[in-house]
Amino acid sequence: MPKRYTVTSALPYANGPLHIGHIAGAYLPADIFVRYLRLRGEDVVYVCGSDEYGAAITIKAKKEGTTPKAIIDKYHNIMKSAFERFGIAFDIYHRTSEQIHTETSQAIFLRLHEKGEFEVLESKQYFDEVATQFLADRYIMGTCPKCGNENAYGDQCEKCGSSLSPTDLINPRSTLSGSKPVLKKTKHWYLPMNKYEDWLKEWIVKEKQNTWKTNVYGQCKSWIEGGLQARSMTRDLDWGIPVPLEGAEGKVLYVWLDAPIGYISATREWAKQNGKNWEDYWKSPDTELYHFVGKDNIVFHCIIFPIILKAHGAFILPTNVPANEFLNLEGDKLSTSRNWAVWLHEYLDEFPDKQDVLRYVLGSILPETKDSEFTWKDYQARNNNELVAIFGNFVNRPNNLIFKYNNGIVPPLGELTEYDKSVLAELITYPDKIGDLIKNFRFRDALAEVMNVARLGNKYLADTEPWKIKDNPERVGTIMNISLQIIGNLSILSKPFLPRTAEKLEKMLSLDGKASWDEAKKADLVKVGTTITKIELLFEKIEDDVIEKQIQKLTINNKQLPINNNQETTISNNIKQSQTTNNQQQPTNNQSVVPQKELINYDDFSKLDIRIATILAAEKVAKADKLLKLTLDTGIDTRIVVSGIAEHFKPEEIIGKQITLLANLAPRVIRGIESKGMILTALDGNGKLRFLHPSEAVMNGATVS
Ligand code: B3M
Ligand code: ZN
Repeated sequence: MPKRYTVTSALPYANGPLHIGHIAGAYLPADIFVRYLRLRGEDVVYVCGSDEYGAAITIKAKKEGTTPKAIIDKYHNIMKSAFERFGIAFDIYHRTSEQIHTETSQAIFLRLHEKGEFEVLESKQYFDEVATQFLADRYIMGTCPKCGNENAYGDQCEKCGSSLSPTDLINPRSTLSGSKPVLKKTKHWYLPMNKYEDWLKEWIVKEKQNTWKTNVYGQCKSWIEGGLQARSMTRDLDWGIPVPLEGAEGKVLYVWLDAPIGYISATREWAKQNGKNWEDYWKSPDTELYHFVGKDNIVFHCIIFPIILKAHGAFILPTNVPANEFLNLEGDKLSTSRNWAVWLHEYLDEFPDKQDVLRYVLGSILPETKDSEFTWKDYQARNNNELVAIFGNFVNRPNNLIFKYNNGIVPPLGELTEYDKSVLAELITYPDKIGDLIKNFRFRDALAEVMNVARLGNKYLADTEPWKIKDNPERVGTIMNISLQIIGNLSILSKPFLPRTAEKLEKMLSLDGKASWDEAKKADLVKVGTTITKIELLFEKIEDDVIEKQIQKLTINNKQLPINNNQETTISNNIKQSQTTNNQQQPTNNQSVVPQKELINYDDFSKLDIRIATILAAEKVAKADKLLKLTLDTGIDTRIVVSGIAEHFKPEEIIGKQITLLANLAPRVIRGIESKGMILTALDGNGKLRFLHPSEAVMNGATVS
């Protein structure tokens, strides 16, 4: 009997699109895991969906001047289609606004209520008198009592990961009106988590020590040992699942109560559509439950939701919660509000056939044990040096040779040399090795081993050099056959990681794609006499300009926000100043302003070619304190300008900035470097240099006149 598996990925809030940080946290690892289990022939359901309730949604709706319903529809569709295009193989991508989810959540709430699992308490909660509303969770911000972060939410501090209650916050403020909230009486249903401490000590602290990841186990242990408090499972909000009890009008279920129940309602919907019994996947002791999440969701999946499942009594508990740490981008935290992100849907629009490249790069840098970093240069290097140079190169060679030597038909094995035997012996070790790594959530290492299979193939060809063998067709045939077996095995082993690539390999080898994981141990996977087809392009080199465009896009996106903010401050400062002076804000000026130069006519001016360019790279010129060597994208070319600004700007701070360039200044050689043009700067009264930026980002090469 195959085991049954229920696998979930965190339900993303339907309040914004997905970025690569989400993918590396909770989706790609789960997808690899699930694809592997399916290849092993296991009975698995993989569920996810949009998380559509909670203050995250209503706050976004308010920001965009629309309704919560419009917000969830918009982002649900964007996310659903991005997941599909990227190839996350959910069995169902559901949504928590569906009726079946309301029913499921209310039924679970009622059962807990009937079992007497809640404490109904009247307490004082923060209320915004300006907005006339109770302030739950994200409607309230303040200073985190644990780490001092001034922008902690009422339910959680995103900086240190602590889960909080609004009354824990120091200096609370309403995110609705900015006012200082007052305490007002209200009634809520609390889950007395403290009652479960002993059980959690047994179930997690004792039993999970060796199987849960250290980052997850450590967080849980310190939580449990720090003592748990009752937590309210209802909220005074008008967006959510109504509390199904009399006397609870105007109250809804806490979003962190209903959201994980979303996994169950998604499974119910999937089972209904596919003639299955959902209870097999949630109530049978033969089923293993896995929650893939990011580190900020650990407490909800390891402590709060299991308490609910346990209190309910009928459900299984998670076998494991393999949470990942965070992914950073180009040296900085990913941030939606600063637009510092690589958005999945935009990536797929711009690179419609490079899903597997992103899967490979993210798979290689997953933040499994600590935060990790995505950079576009690394993306390019992994594509060019690994996917193209190792994987693609290996597959292409036998594919070409088989047509040259044997009309595309798989030749038989002749006599095997010791070396052939050792290669085949090594080959059959990979399925277990990779499988074990996947089962232990070590996806990076597993992917590296897949690449080692391609390396093995490359080395085999380089060592045996079939192209040099004359007059021994049998030997050439043997080498071809073995090489094709390696590709065959690779078509199975790469499938969880690079599904589209694996499919191309299957097509090339006329495999039906139904082979199970263990068949990758076979030395005759590709049958003698099979006709091979020409492989479609697997991977192609990614050039510098493609990467530079992405880096530039990131910095331009990111810059637009601070510029807008500056404009706001400038306007309000101007209003304040206009009562006393007509001047705009001016820095203090210690020196007199330089007098105007002699008059010129328009023809003189029109000879100047002034343009906007972006600084792609900046470095100090050796042995010259004042000089920076800048690489610029001018829209017409990429060029070097040496500029005497090193005392005013740090190279790393100006990369990505747009500047104004005098482009047609005759080139000069400065310290052995040819400099083509001059950066225009403003010198203020304190001797400080400033760049001249366009007020909003423009295309490189835009002319200034
Ligand atoms: N929507 C939080 C998040 O996106 C939340 C996850 C729910 S999983 C049940 O980080
Ligand atoms: Zn904190």
